[in-house]
Amino acid sequence: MKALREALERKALEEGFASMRICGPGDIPHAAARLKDFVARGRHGQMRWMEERMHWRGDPTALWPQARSVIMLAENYGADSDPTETLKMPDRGTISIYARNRDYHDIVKKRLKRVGRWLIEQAEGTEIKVFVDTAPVMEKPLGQAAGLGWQGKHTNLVSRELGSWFFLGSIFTTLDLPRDTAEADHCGSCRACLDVCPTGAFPAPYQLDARRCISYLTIELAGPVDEELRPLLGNHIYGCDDCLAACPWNKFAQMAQEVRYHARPELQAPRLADLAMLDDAAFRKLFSGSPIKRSGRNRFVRNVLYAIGNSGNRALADVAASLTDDADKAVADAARWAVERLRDRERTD
Ligand code: B12
Ligand code: SF4
Ligand code: SF4
Repeated sequence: MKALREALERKALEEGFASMRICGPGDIPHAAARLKDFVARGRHGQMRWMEERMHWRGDPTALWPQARSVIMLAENYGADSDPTETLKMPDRGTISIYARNRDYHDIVKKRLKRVGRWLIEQAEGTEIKVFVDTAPVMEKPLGQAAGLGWQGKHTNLVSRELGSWFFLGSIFTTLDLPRDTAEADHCGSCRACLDVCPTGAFPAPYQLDARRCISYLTIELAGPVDEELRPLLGNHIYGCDDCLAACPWNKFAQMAQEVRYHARPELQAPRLADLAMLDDAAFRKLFSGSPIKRSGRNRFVRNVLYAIGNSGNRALADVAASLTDDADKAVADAARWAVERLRDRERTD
């Protein structure tokens, strides 16, 4: 089994994964109670799918009782530029690093399947299931149990080799493979990620209230964002990297080898004025193959309008004004809010 494990790791790296570690399906005993607490406090907001199949999500042994090992894989998407660069450009939008090119779900899933197929060829009778992001699997605690990294105070996995910029995927298998050691916490007294969060989304270190997180507000939340939170969004229009980018462990981060994660030039610092004018067809064309396509034109333009409201740039008031009668209620509301906010600014100048 040791030789197979080594060959498996070589295969995973050859396929493009940055790192591979293995744990057992019973290695995250605290996860279920913490998930339950998160949901009981309502911290998942509108993500109702987190309430469903909780017994599977919290406990991999319940998800697939035949599984003997969980192979955890890290996919590096390290940025080719400073992720916070555009935050100081009020007439531009900031798109999270992971969403500036192709959708990682497709890329990682294919890689996982290739590695999984290889494993089946090596050990006849082996069964596998591959997961990335959308299944009821708690990938971060599993990643820590396997030793890929530790859950930092911002709750994401941090690695001493990769910093914060990596996705997670898993291969569950009926094979009993040698296990790795869990990674220890290396946050120490640092609290950079907690202090940088624009919306105060961390009720305590290692805990996130998704309802205040910009990533949730810009990607997951349907309908209008609370007025109190809108000014705090700044020019984030899809996701947020602020807590990840603040982490000192990123000095070890490397640029992604996978060119499909490198930012498309037109998404590096896109003009809010152009994005606000996207209709459904133009939105689909611009974001074909991108994770942004999932959120749809209305939610995206809603975010762009909040950013316009926050821009302090009166020249953008006309752009917002042209959308105050938009067929989508949240877009029309965001447009009116933006016009109002830019006018208020004019009055106080
Ligand atoms: C729901 C979800 C979100 C939600 C909620 C995030 C959250 N922290 O729960 C929202 C939409 C906000 C979100 C945002 C982002 N996400 Co997300 N998300 C998920 C998803 C689907 C489930 C996460 C989950 O189970 N949450 C429930 C909570 C309860 O679990 P938890 O965060 O692990 O909670 C732990 C801590 O709270 C801790 N804890 C609780 N109390 C205590 C007390 C003490 C003392 C201690 C020590 C610990 C502790 O224990 C819990 C269990 O381990 C995963 C994919 C997956 N299937 O796992 C991706 C995932 C976590 N997301 C990912 C990414 C990249 C992001 C973003 C960076 C995207 C972006 N740029 O906008 C942001 C980061 C925001 C942040 N700081 O977390 C990656 C993270 C990769 C990594 N290196 O860790 C994942 C793994 C997707 C993937 N396949 O790569 N996400
Ligand atoms: S992603 Fe942004 S809003 Fe969410 S917790 Fe991190 S810094 Fe705060
Ligand atoms: S910024 Fe500091 S506290 Fe936050 S995850 Fe990184 S090391 Fe931990």
